[in-house]
Amino acid sequence: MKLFYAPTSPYARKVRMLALEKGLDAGIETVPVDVSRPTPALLAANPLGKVPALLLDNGEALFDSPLICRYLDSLTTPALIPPAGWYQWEVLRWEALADGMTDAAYNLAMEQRSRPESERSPAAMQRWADEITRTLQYMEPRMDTPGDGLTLAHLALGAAIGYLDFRLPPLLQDAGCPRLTDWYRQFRERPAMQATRPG
Ligand SMILES: N[C@@H](CCC(=O)N[C@@H](CS)C(=O)NCC(=O)O)C(=O)O
Repeated sequence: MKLFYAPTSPYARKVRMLALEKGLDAGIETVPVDVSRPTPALLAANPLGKVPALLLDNGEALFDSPLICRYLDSLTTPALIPPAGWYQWEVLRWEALADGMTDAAYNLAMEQRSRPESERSPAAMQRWADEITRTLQYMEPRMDTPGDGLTLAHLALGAAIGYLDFRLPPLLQDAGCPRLTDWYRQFRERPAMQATRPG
C-alpha cells in the first residue's frame, strides 16, 4: 500500500497514527506530497487532489481520512473502532467532531498563511475561530466519554488538538479547557504522536 500524505496534514496524521498503533506501518509506503502542487500520482489516486489518499495493492484507492481509517482498522485486531453499539457511535461522533474542528482550523490557518491580508475575509475567519472555540468548550465537559482505552476517537482528537497546537496555539490556550489540555499533554507523549509531529 502507498499513503500519500503531507507532513503537516492533521487528517493524514490521524491515518499515520492509526497505522503505527496497529503495527501496519511497515506495510505502507509513505509518499510526501506538496498539496499546493498535487502530483499526477496523487491526482490519479484522488481526483480531489487531497491527502491522505491510500493506494491499495490491487490498484484501487481510498480517500478521505475516515474511510482510510475504517479500512486500515478492518485489517488487524485489536479494532480501534468498537463493535456495533452505542459506544461505536460515540467514537465515530468524536471523530466527526475532531475532524470538523480540524476543517475550521485548516481553513483559518490557510486564510492566514496563504492569502495577502487585503484578500482575507475577517467574517469567515471569525466564524472559523468561533467554531473552534465552541467545539473545544463542547468537548471539555465530555472528556470522559471516549473512554480510557485507545480508539479512533483518541487518534482523531490527538490529531485535531495537535494541529491547533501547531498552527493556532492562542485559540487552544484561550478556550479555557483544562481537562482537554491535560489530556493532550499526556497523549502527545505517545510514540505514534511523537513520530508524526508536524513540521
Ligand atoms: N475530509 C478530508 C480532508 C482532507 C484535506 O483537506 N487535506 C488537506 C491537507 S490537510 C488537503 O489535501 N488540501 C489540499 C486541497 O484542499 O487542495 C479528510 O478527512 O481526509
